Amino acid sequence: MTKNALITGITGQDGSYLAELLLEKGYKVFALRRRTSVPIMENIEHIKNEIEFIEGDLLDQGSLINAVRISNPDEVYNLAAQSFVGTSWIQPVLTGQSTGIGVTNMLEAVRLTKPEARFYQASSSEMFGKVVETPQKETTPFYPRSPYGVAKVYGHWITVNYRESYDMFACSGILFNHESPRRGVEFVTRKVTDAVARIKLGLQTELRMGNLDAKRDWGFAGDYVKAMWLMLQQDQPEDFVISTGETHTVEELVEIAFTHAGLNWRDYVVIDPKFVRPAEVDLLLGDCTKAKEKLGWKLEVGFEQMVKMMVENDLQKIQR
Ligand code: NAP
Ligand code: G4F
Repeated sequence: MTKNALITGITGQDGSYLAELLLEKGYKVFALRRRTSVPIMENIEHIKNEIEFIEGDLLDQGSLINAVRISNPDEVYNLAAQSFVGTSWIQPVLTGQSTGIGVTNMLEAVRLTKPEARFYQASSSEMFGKVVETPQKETTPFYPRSPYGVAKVYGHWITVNYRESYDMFACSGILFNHESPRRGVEFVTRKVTDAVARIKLGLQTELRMGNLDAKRDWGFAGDYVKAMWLMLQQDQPEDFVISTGETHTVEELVEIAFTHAGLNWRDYVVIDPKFVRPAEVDLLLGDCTKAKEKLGWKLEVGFEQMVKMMVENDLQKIQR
């Protein structure tokens, strides 16, 4: 029988890859989309006719209940959030409302309307923040370092709480950074690959950056959405860390991207205090042994391969 899925955050990076995956698997895909003055469709242009869109916003409880009623979902993937860490210091209240309370709004909509639906919450390695152990795994305590991280900790625990209070099938996926050609241009990977392409094509002369020493565990988004789906196919709802098990500095990212385009990064990168954060997450490195063993999840695209893919994509896109 055809399964119904409801995705929030469809226009973002992960929403687009997850929708592709679910359509391939034969799901009927419904998506919550908020009203914008012009449609944001870049990531889903190629599949938009296969998706049923429902207007709504994580901040509007009634619209979420309506979305669950219309979609009658077997699975709900809550990917919507104010997801840019930098912006969370500029709009801390909005970030708390959408990235934190928005999770409760979505859980309540499911509990009241279709409590047997399986629920995925997009939690984040940002919750580990100023890490208290390395590598970070499911049992590592949280120490968030940004309003975004704090909101995600709330979203994580409210998901666990609904599982324990109402016996709902609710899982929290603690995903480390994952990137792709569909990443927003303010995130560091895409900011770098977009700039490399522009510099190579003579459209930009320098790249202004913040902290090059920060270390991240970067994977490919296309691999990570498979883990989201796998979590909802298990017999029991549980939380899982998803990561590559490798960490790289921002400087390594910059070097790989510029070198791939035949450029020396030191000729173009300028450190600008504007991009240095009030509180930094210095090191993220995940241990996803549990996901490998219980979900059978595996990584297909490595860090260097992904960075090169993103540079190639930006070169082609800008040339077009
Ligand atoms: P993204 O590209 O920034 O997409 C965010 C999505 O949320 C967009 O579709 C956006 O819609 C939507 N949205 C924002 N506020 C909303 C609201 N109030 N109501 C309804 N929709 C709203 O994020 P992503 O990289 O795909 O990440 C997906 C989720 O995973 C997020 O929750 C993020 O925090 C989390 N996460 C991401 C990573 C990562 O490395 N990518 C790692 C861990 C966790 P508009 O297009 O209308 O703005
Ligand atoms: O790419 P970023 O903005 O990602 P960040 O802060 O790690 O958050 C991303 O991953 C989280 C998972 O851990 C997600 F939950 C979250 O939604 C988001 O997807 O920054 C990565 C690193 C930071 O240490 C930042 O300080 O790059 C450093 N950086 C240095 N210069 C910069 C820049 N980041 C940005 N965005 N822009 C810069 O110029």
